[in-house]
Amino acid sequence: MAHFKEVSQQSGLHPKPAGLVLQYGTAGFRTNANQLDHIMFRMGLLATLRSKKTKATIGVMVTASHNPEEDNGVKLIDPMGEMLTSSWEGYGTQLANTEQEELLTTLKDIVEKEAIDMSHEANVFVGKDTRSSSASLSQAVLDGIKALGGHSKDYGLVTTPQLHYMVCCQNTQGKYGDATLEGYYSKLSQAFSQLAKNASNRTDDQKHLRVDGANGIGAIKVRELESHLKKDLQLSIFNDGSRGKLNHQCGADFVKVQQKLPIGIKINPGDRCCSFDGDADRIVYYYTDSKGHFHLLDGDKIATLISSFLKELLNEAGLDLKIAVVQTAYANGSSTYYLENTMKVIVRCTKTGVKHLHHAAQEFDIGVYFEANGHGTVLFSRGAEGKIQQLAADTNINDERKKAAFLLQNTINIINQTVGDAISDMLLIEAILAIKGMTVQQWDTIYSDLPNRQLKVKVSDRRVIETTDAERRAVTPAGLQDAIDDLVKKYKQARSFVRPSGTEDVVRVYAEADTQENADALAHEVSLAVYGLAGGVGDEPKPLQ
Ligand code: 16G
Ligand code: MG
Repeated sequence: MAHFKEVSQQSGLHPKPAGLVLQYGTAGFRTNANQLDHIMFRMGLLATLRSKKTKATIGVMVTASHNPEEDNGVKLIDPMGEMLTSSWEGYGTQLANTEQEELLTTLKDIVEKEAIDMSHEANVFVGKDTRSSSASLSQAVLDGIKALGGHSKDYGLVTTPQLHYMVCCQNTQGKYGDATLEGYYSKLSQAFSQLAKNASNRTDDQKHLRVDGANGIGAIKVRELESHLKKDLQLSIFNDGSRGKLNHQCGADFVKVQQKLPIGIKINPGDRCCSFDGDADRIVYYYTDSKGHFHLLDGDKIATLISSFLKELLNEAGLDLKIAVVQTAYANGSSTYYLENTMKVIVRCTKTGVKHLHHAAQEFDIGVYFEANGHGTVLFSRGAEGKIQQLAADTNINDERKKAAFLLQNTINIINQTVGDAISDMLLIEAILAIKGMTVQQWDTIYSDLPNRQLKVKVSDRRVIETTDAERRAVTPAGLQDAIDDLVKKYKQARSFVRPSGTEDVVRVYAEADTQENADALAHEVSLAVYGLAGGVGDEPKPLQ
């Protein structure tokens, strides 16, 4: 096969450092950028095979999200804009780790196993974030695609969710939208301005939002969006990449983990702010009060705001659709309690990682999913969309139902259903707050978060910890779960779990309790149990100050 010869020649230009082993993890490959050139070339090959197999366009995004600037990474996007199916992640790992001389054999094995018709055309969309390493690494992806005879379209600088969107648009022949940035901005901004028409008498202050762009791609793209928004929303963009370093003391991950303001943002008490992460697929909101205290509105608060808005609209529209909220074990206990007992919506808990939440959300008419860290979106089943469109087109219904149907229709259009999208989520949240005439403080008081703490413990092999029940209970090592259960019993409103990280070589510990002191103490005690029972290395965990 001519193409295999080409691969053989070209792969020599992207050699694999002998012995280097990397894994296609929760969100693709992610590590120091200087170890990734061969991975990129090979992911270009894999995407081409995946495209031939699915007979559809596949996406490849070069980014390391919220990781430091020195890192980079790559993830593949499947035909409907969702993450690469898990059955192919193994091929990613195989291709990444096969030594140079075995590359063709590994490639041919995949072709054979998947019965891929190599004569079929392949189409791959490629995007990258603003890291200095992204340009040459995305070129390596393009080289891989070309070597296997695939066609590529290089979108250049885009957010991760924008590339997911393009792939979905392409494979739905434009039904989801135009596969261009212009198409993306106009679909979202038109939906926003339709929704904003239903907000009454907003002052300039209420229309004003401060955005921390994490010095990344999100800052550039939200500025491009701005010109489409007219006067409906006024943005002040901080950490726009003109000076500071990517994700350094800023961005959604920093704000969520540190529970404090990002560097370089100027705010007055009560001002509404949000932060994106480095590839703009996460968003968190926050404000400071008159005493200068910081208040975070994370993915759980966002899910609550969105799902209560949707539930009200469904009631007003008289539509009987099943709505559910999907969370992970990290969801604050107060949010779960509020959703189940006050709002009375179905709540599901899945393992950490977007693909798990996404799949669970697909089981409902309307599935709202958010990780506490701010990654999330809303999925509407085809049936639900159909019923909403039908109602919106019905001329024989009263004004209240008509208005609710119109709002639901535009809500569908403002949402990027392929994956969590900071820009799209931001527009939806802004529209909901505007329609409800709600301040960020009023949104914050829907429920109060239980104090919580997250810690990391280093162990010699984090795989000794196996979990069950959506990561809420540890099955191994023996005795660990019993120890956690005993510790939790000592505190009020307490909950704790441990899980091996999918992105870092650590075990993560989460604890919540009635007070911050108790949450801190419980997290520390559980860390000690992990250290003692799961092969802790280095110094024993110290109590928090
Ligand atoms: C990845 C996941 C994110 C998850 C995080 C957990 C995607 C696109 N991203 O960033 O959803 O919250 O990993 O990291 O799936 P951890 O396993 O290190 O705690
Ligand atoms: Mg991200």
